[in-house]
Amino acid sequence: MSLFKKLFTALKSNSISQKDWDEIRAQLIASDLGPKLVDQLILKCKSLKPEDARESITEEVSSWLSAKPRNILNSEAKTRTILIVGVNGAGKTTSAAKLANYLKSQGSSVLLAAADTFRAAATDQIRTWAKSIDVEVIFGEENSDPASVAFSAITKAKASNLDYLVIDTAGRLHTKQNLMDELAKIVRVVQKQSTVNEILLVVDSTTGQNGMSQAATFIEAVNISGFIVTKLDGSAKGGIAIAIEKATGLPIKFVGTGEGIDDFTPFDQDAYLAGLFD
Ligand SMILES: Nc1nc2c(ncn2[C@@H]2O[C@H](COP(=O)(O)OP(=O)(O)O)[C@@H](O)[C@H]2O)c(=O)[nH]1
Ligand SMILES: [Mg+2]
Repeated sequence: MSLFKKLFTALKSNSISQKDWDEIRAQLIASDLGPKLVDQLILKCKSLKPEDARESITEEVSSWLSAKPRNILNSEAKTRTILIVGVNGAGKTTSAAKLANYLKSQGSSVLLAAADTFRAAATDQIRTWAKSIDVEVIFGEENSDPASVAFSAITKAKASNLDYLVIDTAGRLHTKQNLMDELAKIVRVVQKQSTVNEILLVVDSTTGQNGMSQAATFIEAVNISGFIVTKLDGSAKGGIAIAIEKATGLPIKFVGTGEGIDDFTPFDQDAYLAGLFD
């Protein structure tokens, strides 16, 4: 990511010109850190001794990140249910498949649910993924009630004593209220039988500050527990990760770094912080 490379290199030299500061500011703004955090950071940097820079910046940025756990939350229920939500095109279906694959690779048993019944193509997409990773998927007819797919899926997951149920959802319905009501209904249906351990909001890192306002909408409607940030491959937009955690206090749990099934990892806070400078 090297977000702070320019800043860090400049701080090591003894004099930083106004032009240097302008360039540093432009780079940080371009990373989608957000103007407020950029100015806060630059103000702090101006008072730093070069030898303290890395540690101080790391400390400051750490304090902006969420202190909440980044692992998947546990509960009494044997089957841990994870709901994947977000706007159209953010990467929900891809991330649901990647997450299922990741959990399976950790030795867990997983069931997928295709609760985006709004478009037939969405069901086809997740079925194709499921087949390639050899994970079973519960799906319904086009335009059937997504909550009924969720109902069948949690029933099946419980009966088979599975470790995880990952539910993919629609990103667009006739209205936003419609979508939010539908998500709430899926949550209720699962909760009648079990627990919803996580509601992960998928945020496309390339949508920048727009991703932030999407986050606010979803957080208002359902109990978001964390984020999956997608499309961090080849992007200079890594600042969005910091901005989104600072704004919401919620943790990024996973990141997507490509279109392939393995382009997906748990968010590693220490590696992320170290990567900002290198
Ligand atoms: N480069 C890249 N593309 C991604 C990533 N995650 C998803 N995509 C692509 O984004 C597009 C939309 O993904 P999809 O999962 O269908 O989004 P959904 O509408 O939220 O379900 C697809 O072309 C995916 O291949 C990622 O981490 N990196
Ligand atoms: Mg989808």
